[in-house]
Amino acid sequence: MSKGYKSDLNWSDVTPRAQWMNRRQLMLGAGALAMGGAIAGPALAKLNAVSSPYSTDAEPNSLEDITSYNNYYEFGTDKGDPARYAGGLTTDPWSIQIDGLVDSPGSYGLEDVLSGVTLEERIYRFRCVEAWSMVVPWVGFELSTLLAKVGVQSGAKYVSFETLVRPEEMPGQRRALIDWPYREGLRLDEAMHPLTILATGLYDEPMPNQNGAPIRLVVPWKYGFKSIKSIVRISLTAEQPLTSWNMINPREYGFYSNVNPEVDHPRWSQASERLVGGGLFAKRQDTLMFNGYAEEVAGLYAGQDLAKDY
Ligand SMILES: Nc1nc2c(c(=O)[nH]1)N[C@H]1C(S)=C(S)[C@@H](COP(=O)(O)O)O[C@H]1N2
Ligand SMILES: [Mo]
Repeated sequence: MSKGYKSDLNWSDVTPRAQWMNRRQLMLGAGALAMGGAIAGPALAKLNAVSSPYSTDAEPNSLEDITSYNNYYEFGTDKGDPARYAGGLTTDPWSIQIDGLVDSPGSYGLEDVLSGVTLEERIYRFRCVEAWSMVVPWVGFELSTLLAKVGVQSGAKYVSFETLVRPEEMPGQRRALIDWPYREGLRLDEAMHPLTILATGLYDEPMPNQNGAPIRLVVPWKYGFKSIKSIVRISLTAEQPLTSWNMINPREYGFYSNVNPEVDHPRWSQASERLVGGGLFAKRQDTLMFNGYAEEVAGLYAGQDLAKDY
């Protein structure tokens, strides 16, 4: 059963699914061979990944599209900067500080975060704030799994996230473009929703650095900037946390940032989006409420005015 974005759209300009399946089957075969030897470590993308019930039927974009057109301001503001510069980021060892209103606060190595976790392949339509969209076969696991492991205390209402600060390896951080670290946040019920994942890979690859290695958030019903990359801190809080784009421009970017074709960005319409991968002939399509996941998430916002809570 597939949920989320249904396949009644014209995805002819992205990688044919058959091609991707072949590649995956190949990799699974190769994986079996390699198991006894070289392949180890927490960054394993998907040798043990199972398909998620939340995967869409939509055709994923090519690895090339997904890894060459990125937003990751720690490496610069050009869409090509992350691919150009993120290779220099050291992602092993990696640890995440988990603190605030949790039973077991501490600094957790990525191995600890991933131990006992079943990786799932979740093919989500991913929509960025500047109105382009891609379909990405993420490999990850529900954020709620990790939150359950550390024990969320009853006063917690929000989850906040921070990205690494390391200007020596992140050239964009040598400028005060953002008040580093990059920050994001979710309401606790959003964070616990099964569509909200921590991703450690895509296709058969460990997470490429430009996409947020070694571990990043993916919240498919929100604009791309909520999906914070290269996470080093997760805090459970009683108060709504600060978020980077809201700090930069509160009129343009609210805390919720749900994909909503009815609420325009002050400087552009958000009613349609450009499909990445079409080159000169890139298609546009109408944007769907909650990026196509309304059935799953609309209930989280019952009674809220989404023009006000943007
Ligand atoms: N740390 C960090 N995370 C970030 C960003 C960033 O600049 N820094 N950009 C965001 C934005 S605006 C988008 S659209 C997505 C892009 O994710 P992708 O490159 O994997 O497509 O990452 C989000 N996460
Ligand atoms: Mo974005």
